Amino acid sequence: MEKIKVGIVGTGFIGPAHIEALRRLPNVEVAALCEVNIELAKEKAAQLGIARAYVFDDLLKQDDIQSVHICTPNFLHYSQSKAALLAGKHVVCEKPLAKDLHEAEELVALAAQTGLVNAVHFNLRYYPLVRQMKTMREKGDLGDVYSILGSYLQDWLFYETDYNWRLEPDKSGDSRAIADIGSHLMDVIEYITGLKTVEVLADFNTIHKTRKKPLKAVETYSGKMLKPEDYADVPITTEDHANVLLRFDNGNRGSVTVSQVSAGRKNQLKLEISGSKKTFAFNSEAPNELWIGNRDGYNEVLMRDPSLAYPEARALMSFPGGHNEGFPDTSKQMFKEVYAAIEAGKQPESPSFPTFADGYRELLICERILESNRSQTWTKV
Ligand code: SOE
Repeated sequence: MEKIKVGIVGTGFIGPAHIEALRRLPNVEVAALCEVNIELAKEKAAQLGIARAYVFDDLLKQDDIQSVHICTPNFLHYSQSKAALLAGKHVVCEKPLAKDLHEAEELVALAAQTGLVNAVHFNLRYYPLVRQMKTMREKGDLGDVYSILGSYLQDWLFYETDYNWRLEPDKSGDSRAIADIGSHLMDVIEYITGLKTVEVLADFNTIHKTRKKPLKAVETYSGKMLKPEDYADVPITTEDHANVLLRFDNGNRGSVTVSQVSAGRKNQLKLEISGSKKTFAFNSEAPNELWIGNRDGYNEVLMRDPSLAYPEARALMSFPGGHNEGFPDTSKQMFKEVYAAIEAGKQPESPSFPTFADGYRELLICERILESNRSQTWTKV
C-alpha cells in the first residue's frame, strides 16, 4: 500500500503532537516538515526523525506531499491554509482557523471550490466518552437538554513571568483564553448536544495587566534561572479569565468559565450537561470515566470500555477498558477519520470530523463573546 505523504508546518507544542498521532496510522507517512528558516527546519527534522526539511514555499512545491498540517501561531493559519489549498494539498489546520470571520469565510469557500479535504483540529471531540455522550443524546438517553455548565482551566500562564506568543494580539488575536481554550469548550458543547448557541453575555478579566517578557530566548523550563534584568514589562490586553452566560436554540441556558491562571489546573475541561432524563459529567483530566446522574436510581460511572459503549464511541477506542487512553489518542482518532477521506481523495458530503465550516462557526461564537464583553450586553450569535 502506498502511504499518504504528509508535511508538517510548525514544530512548537502541537506540531510534534500531530506527528506522533500521524505515526500511529497505518496509511500515513510523515515525510517532511517546515520551519521559518531552513537551519531550524533541518534541526527539528533531525530531532523528530523526519527525512525532509523545507521552508514553507518549498514544502508546497513537493508534488508527492498530499496533505499539510498547519501547526503555526494563529496569525499564520489563514495565509498558510490558503496557499496549501491553492497548491492542491489537503489541509488539517489548528484552531482558530483564521484571525477573523472574513478570512475564515474565504477559506471555507476556497476549500469547497477545490473539493480538497479540510479539517480543523478540534481533537477534544475525539475522547471516546465525548462521542458516547453525543450518541446517547442522539438516541434519546439524555432527553431534552435543560442546562449546560462548562469550564476549561489551565495554569501555564499563572505567574506574571509566564510568557508566550499567545499573549501578543498580533500573533494570537484579540482574545486569548476564550480563543485558545473557550473555543474547544464551545465546539464540544454544540457537538455533544446538537444545540446552537444563539446569544452570549460575557465578562472578561485580565489578572496580570502587565507581564514580564524575557528579553532572551528561553529554553523550556530554564525560565526559573532568569534574573529581574532579563525581563521587560509589557502591558497585556487579552483575558486571563472569562465567564460567559449562554442561551441555546431550544430556549434553555448554560454558562462557561475559562481561565489560564488557575493554579493546579493543568489542562482541565469539565462539562455537566443536564437533560430531562439524566445528567452527564465529564472531566478531560479523567477522560476514561463518565458520570451519569439519575433522579430515581443509583448514579452510575461508565468506564471507557469497548464492550460497554455504543458502536459510534467504540470506533474511537483502540484499547480495552482499564488500559487508559487520553489526550494523544484524541488526535490519532481524529486523523484516522480525516485520512480515510484523504485516501478517498475528497471532502465527504457529511464529514464525521470537524471541518473549516466548524472552524468558522467557532470563530463566529468567539467573536460574539468578545463583542459582548466590550459592550457588556447580551449579543446574538
Ligand atoms: C494551550 O493553551 C493549549 O495548547 C491549546 O492551544 C490547546 O488547544 C489545548 O489542547 C491545550 O492547551
